[in-house]
Amino acid sequence: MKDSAYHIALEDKYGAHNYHPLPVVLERGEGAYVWDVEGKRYFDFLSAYSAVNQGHSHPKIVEALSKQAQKLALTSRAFHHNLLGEYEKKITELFGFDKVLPMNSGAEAVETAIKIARKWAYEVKKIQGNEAKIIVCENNFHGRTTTIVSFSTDPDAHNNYGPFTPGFIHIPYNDLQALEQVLDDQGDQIAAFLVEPIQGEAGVYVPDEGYLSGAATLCKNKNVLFIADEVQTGIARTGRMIACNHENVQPDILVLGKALSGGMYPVSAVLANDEIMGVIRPGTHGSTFGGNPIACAVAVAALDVVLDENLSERAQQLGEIFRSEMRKVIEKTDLVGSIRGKGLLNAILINDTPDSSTAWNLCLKLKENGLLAKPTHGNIIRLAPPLVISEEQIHECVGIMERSFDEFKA
Ligand code: IF1
Repeated sequence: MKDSAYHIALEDKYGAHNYHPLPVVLERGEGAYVWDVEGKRYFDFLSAYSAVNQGHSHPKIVEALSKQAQKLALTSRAFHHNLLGEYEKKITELFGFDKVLPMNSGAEAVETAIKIARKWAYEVKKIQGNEAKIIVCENNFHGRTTTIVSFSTDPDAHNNYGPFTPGFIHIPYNDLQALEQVLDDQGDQIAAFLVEPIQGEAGVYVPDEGYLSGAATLCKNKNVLFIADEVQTGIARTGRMIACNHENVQPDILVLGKALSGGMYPVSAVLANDEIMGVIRPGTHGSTFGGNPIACAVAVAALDVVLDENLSERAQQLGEIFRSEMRKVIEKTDLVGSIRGKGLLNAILINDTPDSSTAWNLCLKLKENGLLAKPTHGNIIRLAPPLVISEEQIHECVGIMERSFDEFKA
């Protein structure tokens, strides 16, 4: 019998131990549900870190993937193919930019945004000496490449990966004064400010109202590019197409990934207007799979699902219901301190120290009761179901949380 233990043992023996997964082995997903190899059904409250906003194996996205795969999977960009231009037109019009540069993973898109910002700094802003700086926030998460972890403040992500890429200035998140100070002191040498509209890995840290618009204004005044990393917060997750929309902020560079494909295929994108994207000329950047036919077909279908099923509005409305219902439950337990989030990107703060195993053990209890979630940074549990979850299922999941809090013994 190839049960969960069988699969976990194989991974332990033959796979690098770069994750510590919850002890569950999944084999099927549909909508907000996943099933393990023993046939047990769970609500998925991680959505593959907000990549599966459209629900597991959405039929329209599966169809787009399988049809295109049987027709033309990969040409490379050495030649044109018939889907790229139409996809580029769709995504640039949808998000309001002149151009898009298609990539694959979120980290690749962030790296691409960093390269574009630096090239713009030298060729357009005329910063001298190959020393352009980029401002980043403490507790950031932007991916796992060497340059990106160079400016990570998370020791696990950063340590022993040196020598590190220079040129990054750290400021506290959600602190406009700190940003203004750096821009006043060094603005002439700064290419960009790279920021997550909500810090996901840091524990769904939602900044104060006005932070994003204030930061964008400060950057504009100093001719510094505002780069929004919406890999996790984008594509309807927080109740708008991108989280910047909550404050009517149009970033200079927009980075998308994850749910851009509905979790069906690695698809990421960097969007900008011509005066910025114009620094990219043939031979200055590329990727074997970037903008491939399957990626285009899948992304078009995934975006259509978001629009046709009003997933932004759903996330906004269901998120408000979820937080208000959860606050009633939290009031009745000492286990959980609070809930925070926007749309259907939320997290609960467990009343224990970050190095305690309480959050982990609570996730094991939630798993027992049919809901999968995972702690981020010790005592915070992210709660992010697919946006196709129904209101009735939201209420059912609040019930599972309440029951799990009651049954939980630390
Ligand atoms: C892991 C969480 C972490 C991201 C933002 C870029 C990327 C991510 C805002 C890179 C990826 C994933 C990666 C995964 C866990 C998860 C994650 F916040 F979503 F939970 F790590 F912080 N920008 N986030 O969130 O995209 O290259 O992965 O496609 O690495 O452990 P990617």
